[in-house]
Amino acid sequence: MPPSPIDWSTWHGEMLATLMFVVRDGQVLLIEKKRGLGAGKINGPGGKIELGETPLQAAIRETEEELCITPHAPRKLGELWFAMSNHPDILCHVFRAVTFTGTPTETEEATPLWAALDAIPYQRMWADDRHWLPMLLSQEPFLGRFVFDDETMLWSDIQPGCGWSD
Ligand code: 6U4
Repeated sequence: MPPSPIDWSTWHGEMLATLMFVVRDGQVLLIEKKRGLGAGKINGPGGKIELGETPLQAAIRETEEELCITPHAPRKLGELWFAMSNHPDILCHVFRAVTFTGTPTETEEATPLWAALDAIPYQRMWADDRHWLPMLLSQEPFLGRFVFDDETMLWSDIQPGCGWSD
């Protein structure tokens, strides 16, 4: 990978967002996203953090809104820093949970999809996901930094994380 085109020491996320991955019985609960950034791709539920919300509160709310389930005791395992060409830069907090209440249900925003841990549909996901999702699934904290031109990943770096607090 060439040197970063971004000076990460002065970078800040213009938009704060979340992703949530529920892992149960050898499967992870994903969504096919119907609208917004990455519509048509497969991802975890998530979205923008609203004013006054903590990342944890936002991650739970977005999962409730998109899939009609409430994840229990999610643990933050990573941060993703996305420098984007055609969208405000995003700092995304990534959570993992193992239990939830409710039944995953299709909504206007998302269609639920359980994927076996050894058959994650990376070819239908953002290009960065294959670099950090395995760490999340094996509960290794991470910091991922990525530079995108539209949907093309130009640069990436993943570091072990530091034991994030929520
Ligand atoms: P709300 O708040 O419901 O409007 P949404 O429209 O989903 O949220 P949006 O479209 O601004 O939010 O996109 C933010 C979401 O997209 C976050 O959940 C993070 C996710 N996302 C953006 N770039 C990503 C990337 N390169 N890899 C990835 N997720 C990404 O895995």
